[in-house]
Amino acid sequence: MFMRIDHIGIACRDLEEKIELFSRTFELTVVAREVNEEQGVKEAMLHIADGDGGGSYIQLLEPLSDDSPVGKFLAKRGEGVHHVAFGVPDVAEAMTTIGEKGVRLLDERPRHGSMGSRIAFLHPKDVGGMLTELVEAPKP
Ligand code: V0V
Ligand code: CO
Repeated sequence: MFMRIDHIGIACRDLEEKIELFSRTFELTVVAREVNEEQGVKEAMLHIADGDGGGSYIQLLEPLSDDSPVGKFLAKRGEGVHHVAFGVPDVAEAMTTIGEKGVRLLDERPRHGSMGSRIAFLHPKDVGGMLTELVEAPKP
């Protein structure tokens, strides 16, 4: 199964403050900003590089509420790395292949993700404590 790192998601209390920090420290540019009600986040994508199969990014995430996934994470663990997202050519196919290995899928079907992508999450307890996202970039 072809995979690359699409993005690293970082949980933030203040999105604007962390955009300023990451863009200044690593000289990265914000290429997209979105509010995703379904995922309970306000987020920004900072472009790192382009490679085979798509770009790679830092995704900064501010929760829309305390009882959202990122809101709960902040209360429990504080700010920091929240998830790792692998780019795959076909998210539905990757869900089936990985699900058959006994890894719990947190989504029954692909959801809407940043920049027109299709995404699905895997349970962190089945992936060594790493919340894992699968991302299918939109076809050009
Ligand atoms: C929770 N746990 C984590 C974790 N969040 N472990 C590693 N990384 C994380 N981010 C651990 C937690 O410490 C517990 O372990 C255990 O998993 C169960 O967590 P919980 O607190 O009991 O349960 P919840 O209600 O917090 O749910 C956790 C899950 C939830 C992972 C199931 O956050 C979820 O469904 N996440 C998927 C959606 C999501 O994260 N969306 C936001 C990003 P102990 O304490 O029992 O040992 S949206 C996004 O990335 C977008 C839009 C995009 O890329 O385009
Ligand atoms: Co993400």
